[in-house]
Amino acid sequence: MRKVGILMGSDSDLPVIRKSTDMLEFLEVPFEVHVYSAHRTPEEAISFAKNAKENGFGVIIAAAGMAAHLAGVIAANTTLPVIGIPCKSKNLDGIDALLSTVQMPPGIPVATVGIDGGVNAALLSAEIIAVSDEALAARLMAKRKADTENVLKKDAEVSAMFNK
Ligand code: RP5
Repeated sequence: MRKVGILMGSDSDLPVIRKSTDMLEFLEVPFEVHVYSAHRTPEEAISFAKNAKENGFGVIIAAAGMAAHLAGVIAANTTLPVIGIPCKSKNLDGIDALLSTVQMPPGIPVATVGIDGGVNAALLSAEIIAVSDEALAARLMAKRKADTENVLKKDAEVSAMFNK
């Protein structure tokens, strides 16, 4: 199975990345994690992107906050799908990173998830890998079913509280 590359602009983004790694571990999807910054270590970030396909990656998640250029720089240097996670920071609550990540020019796409959306980034990356992996597709389906059953259970509990 191809790996998911997980990049973050700073180790201060780790709490968001943990959500992704936890979900990928649950889904039994292999991954590799690095701190590469578009601004502080641009050469390492670009080198990772350029070599990612031949190094066995199938998709890359890039998380960054503030002027979040990491996902865009990675996408500019590979044709692997890139998923951007805008991370919340204290001054602008993540709106800065959201706009920096989502507003890519035509030709260099970044699939942007919500602010601090580590879970959805992991699920989306797994769905991309699952296009050519039926066993993983089945694990994703099983998770969807369990999530649905959980919501139906909550509906039954809330209905019992209010709908006499
Ligand atoms: C971004 O700047 C990082 O992704 C992080 O979210 C933010 C702040 O970085 P630190 O100052 O915490 O290293 O590049």
